[in-house]
Amino acid sequence: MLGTLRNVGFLTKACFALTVFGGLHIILMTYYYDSDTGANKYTKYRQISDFVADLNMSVAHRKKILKLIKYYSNGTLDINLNDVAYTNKHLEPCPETSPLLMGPMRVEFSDPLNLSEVREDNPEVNTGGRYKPSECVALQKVAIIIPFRNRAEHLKYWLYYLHPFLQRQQLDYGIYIIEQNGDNTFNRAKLLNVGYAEAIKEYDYDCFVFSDVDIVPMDDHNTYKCFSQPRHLSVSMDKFGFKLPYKNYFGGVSALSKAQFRKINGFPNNYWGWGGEDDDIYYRMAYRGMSISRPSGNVGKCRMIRHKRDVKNEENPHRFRSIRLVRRMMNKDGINSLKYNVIKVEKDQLYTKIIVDIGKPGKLF
Ligand code: BGN
Repeated sequence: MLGTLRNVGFLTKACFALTVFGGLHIILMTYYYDSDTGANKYTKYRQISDFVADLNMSVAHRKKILKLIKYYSNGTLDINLNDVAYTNKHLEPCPETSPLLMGPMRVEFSDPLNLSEVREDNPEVNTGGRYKPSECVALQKVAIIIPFRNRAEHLKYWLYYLHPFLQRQQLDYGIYIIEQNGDNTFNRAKLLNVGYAEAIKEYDYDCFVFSDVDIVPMDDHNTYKCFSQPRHLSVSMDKFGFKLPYKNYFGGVSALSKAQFRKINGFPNNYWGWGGEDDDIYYRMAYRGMSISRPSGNVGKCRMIRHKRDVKNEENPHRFRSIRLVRRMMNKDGINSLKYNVIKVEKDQLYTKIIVDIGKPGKLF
């Protein structure tokens, strides 16, 4: 038939094309509108979502309204509470400095905490520890990555203090707890690489905050976001008498944009046990011409939860040698050589926990 069409004039071809497309259109329309699945249902869903999005209310309230609509529609409207509650076409970008900041906060780790209360205290945080402000469009999409093993108590305090803190900073954020499976020696930097790799699969994050589970900031002017240079956030820790232990210290809590992280090929995968990996990261940045940006010592105050050295996180005896080889190793070892197996993903309201097998110390040099 196509062969025949080649020999006929333009008008005939146009008529043929019109008939084919017209037919298809009729078939699709009949299917969607008659069955009330597809387009018709989608239109209703959009109308409702746009209406609710325009309401000048908090996300929690909008969600409640949608829940009711969903309930009374007897399931005929397939409303996704999260999508719809967030849809708001008329939002302005958030201001450079959030008006919600409160300044210095009291941080202590004495009263035991209950996670269900933390969940109730943060009703606007969604499954996976995800939040975005309902009043404006966040300036950055931030994945917070926490390397983890056997620190459930510390995690509770971290979540208790950090969720309200991050919401006051008007960030679009998600919390990723990366738990090392098994009991091989701990590897902080490799877990951080895994966090980066997993977070970007889930959302278009443009900034990554890497935080130890036992460090809580004391002033919300210390914004957990990225800057034009890699950011060191835990600049005055109580453990070091509220000062930097040394000028190039980059441990504790730090933030790198996607571009900064990629420029240094991510973090090293071969530091098993305590120490040195943060200095390796510092040298990677320095060798790529970057410098550290920091908040003032006052704004950068933070507390560390006191604890004994973990088992299977003994000092890494190879770290002195590894540090000397950074320039040579950084191109070979990093996000480009990262290998791991995800064992389990757990979605809590307050966090996404990813349990991973990252192997064990192998050939080092
Ligand atoms: C340093 C460690 C860091 C650690 C800080 C603070 C090393 C490397 C030696 C070549 N660096 O001494 O990893 O964060 O102390 O405790 O051990």
